[in-house]
Amino acid sequence: MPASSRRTLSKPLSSAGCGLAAAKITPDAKSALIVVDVQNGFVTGGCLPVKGGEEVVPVINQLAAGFQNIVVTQDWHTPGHVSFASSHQGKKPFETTQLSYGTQVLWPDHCVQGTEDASLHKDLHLPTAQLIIRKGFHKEIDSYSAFDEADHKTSTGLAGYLKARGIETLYVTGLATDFCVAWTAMDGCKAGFEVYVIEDATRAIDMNGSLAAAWKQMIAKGVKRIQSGDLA
Ligand code: VGL
Ligand code: ZN
Repeated sequence: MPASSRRTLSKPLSSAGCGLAAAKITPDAKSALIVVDVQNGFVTGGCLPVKGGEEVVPVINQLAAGFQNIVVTQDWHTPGHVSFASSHQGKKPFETTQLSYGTQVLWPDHCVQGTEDASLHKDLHLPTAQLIIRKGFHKEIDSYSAFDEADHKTSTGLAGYLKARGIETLYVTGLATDFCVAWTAMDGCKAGFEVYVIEDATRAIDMNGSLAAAWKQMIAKGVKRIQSGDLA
């Protein structure tokens, strides 16, 4: 049999009519959309603005229609939180300090519990979201990850919740790609979930090459990098 006719025995052409089109990913009942920290504090006008942060809102709103399970997170700090530069004498925002659990980047005061800065972006429209998980509420421990706080000991309870609900696959979106999104995605892998980060549904802080470093670490830990257009 000539090679040209044998080819028809393998994969059928996609219904899009183009043989090169990749198959779309369809989230199912065991999938959850994780929407990380889409709060006023991380968009234009916030206390710790991420460039273009608000641009993720329409992308996430549209993605949400395809998910049966949605979890939202909020950075939720005490006044005088250990991650604030203002809590450390002589320190300025974006400098680092050594804490008992390791190196901590020091931030402007942001997302203080109950403030407008900590509220979710007003245009985020996720009426079917089932859980809001707040993190970073222990005064002496930061938490970029929605799973484990920065001491790598204290759990937020999110893995237990997702497992109890039979969730196996996570699609992570939100702010910021190189901090809370990356740590959430990597800890999700560590906790045994299959994890995708939807790149165009995130924006980064990107200080001192942190975005490139975060992608390198995420890929090394098994996180899959996709675009919103890859989902059905
Ligand atoms: C975040 C820095 C400090 C984030 C939170 O949501 O990525 N970054 N707190
Ligand atoms: Zn924070």
